[in-house]
Amino acid sequence: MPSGSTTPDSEAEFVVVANRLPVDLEKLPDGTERWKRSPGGLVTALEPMLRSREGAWVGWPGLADADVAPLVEDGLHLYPVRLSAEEVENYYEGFSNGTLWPLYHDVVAPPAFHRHWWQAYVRVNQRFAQVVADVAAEGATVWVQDYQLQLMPAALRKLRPDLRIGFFLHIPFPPTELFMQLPWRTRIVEGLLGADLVGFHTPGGARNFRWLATRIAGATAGHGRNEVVVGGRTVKLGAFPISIDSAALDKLSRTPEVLERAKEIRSDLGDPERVILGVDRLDYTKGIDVRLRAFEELLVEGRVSADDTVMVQLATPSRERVEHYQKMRNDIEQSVGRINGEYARVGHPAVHYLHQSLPRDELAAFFVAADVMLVTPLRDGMNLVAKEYVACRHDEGGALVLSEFAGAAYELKDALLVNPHDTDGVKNALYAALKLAPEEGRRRMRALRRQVLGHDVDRWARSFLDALGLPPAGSTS
Ligand code: GDG
Repeated sequence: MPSGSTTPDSEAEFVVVANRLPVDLEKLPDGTERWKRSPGGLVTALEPMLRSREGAWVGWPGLADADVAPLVEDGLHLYPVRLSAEEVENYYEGFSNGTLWPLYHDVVAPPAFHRHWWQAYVRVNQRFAQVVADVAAEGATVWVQDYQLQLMPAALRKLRPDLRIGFFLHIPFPPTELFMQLPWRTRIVEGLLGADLVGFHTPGGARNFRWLATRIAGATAGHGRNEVVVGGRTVKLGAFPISIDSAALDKLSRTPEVLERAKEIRSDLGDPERVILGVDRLDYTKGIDVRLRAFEELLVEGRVSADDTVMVQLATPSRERVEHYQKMRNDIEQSVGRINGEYARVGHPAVHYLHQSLPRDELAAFFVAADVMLVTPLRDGMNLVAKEYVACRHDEGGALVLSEFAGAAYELKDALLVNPHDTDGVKNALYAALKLAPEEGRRRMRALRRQVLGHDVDRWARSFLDALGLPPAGSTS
């Protein structure tokens, strides 16, 4: 077992369950193992709550076949769930990322339906439920996260009817016609209905789910639009748009180090007049190809010149063993090569492309350095990058071009909203953003910042848990 950890000794009153633990187990070349913090937004959001309640986190440590005992790491009580290599392939890469991910993102890539993937998904969800059932105290609150664990609420309720169970979906819940393609559609809906509260980013997701619950899973309408009744139990449904730790990012972006680094980045880029930025996990839903095409066409048409305008695309490596991802990476890298082949000069690329994961403060410096942020997913549950860009623009500078198909578009109305399927529309919005009058830009950014700074991730978690009926820590009820 990796060093620096002790075993948690008590049952937990509050349990978070996610596919991954907030730390990754890493195997070093010398064969030893160590824990590495994964700096996800979810950890930031839930950490204070977990600490104040001595809560537990149940999840996979990120390595196949790793037998890891429960541990306390940096004050968090962690309960690892073991996955075999076969399960990583079938439950995680297969059913989660080869079936559900594309299906829930409007089938922008064709989902594959394989019975052995589904069987692994059922088995793993059951195992997660068993681990939670063993860990949770009598009457505890359990918060299940995301599409990898949709069968868990019902599985857990069967084992532990005393628990209060919430579920939150981080990706879009698809239109009902698309969901109906899934051979195991009823089982998924029944799985989710095991929760007391099912949360989505947008009201549309909740509506789609409600329709399915009543049509294919035997639920009946509840008192309000935001609930259904099944097996005599009321299941609440609702929209809870996730956010970021806005204040922390605002503060980080004001530090002398980040401001200095932002200047350095611009100078390294050749001090162009305009810097366009994209930041994404390298995923086919994110529409990286859409923005490359828009930029390329502006160059071809001569409306923009690579002499004074450059694009930077930061693409974090992701799901590299899943087939669609390999093809998409090739396509994107080919486009970058083609654009630079035509429009770069020696030492001055038109598109700077980094297939790397960068430290948080470096990312903040890129946000500060960018005049235009391009967020063009074909479909996205929320998209935190859009909010992070806004949080970093304390100078009220910069312009955000945002896809209407990102959950974030419901809140960030003062962005330049685009339909990512409309290349001319994206192109014109990008051009407008490059030419935006400073006063108009400041007006938009001020409004965006009011939204993002006023609705942070803490508020998100609080509102979900309030709806679930979890009293604040320290209260006696
Ligand atoms: C899912 C849903 C929903 C990216 N590159 C680097 C880096 N990042 C960080 C970003 C941001 C996060 O990763 C990505 O979050 P997104 O929301 O943009 O997208 P998904 O990963 O697809 O997340 C999404 C989200 O869940 C939450 O519910 O919004 O719709 O798909 O925080 O900053 N971070 C660092 N280096 C990088 O290179 N440090």
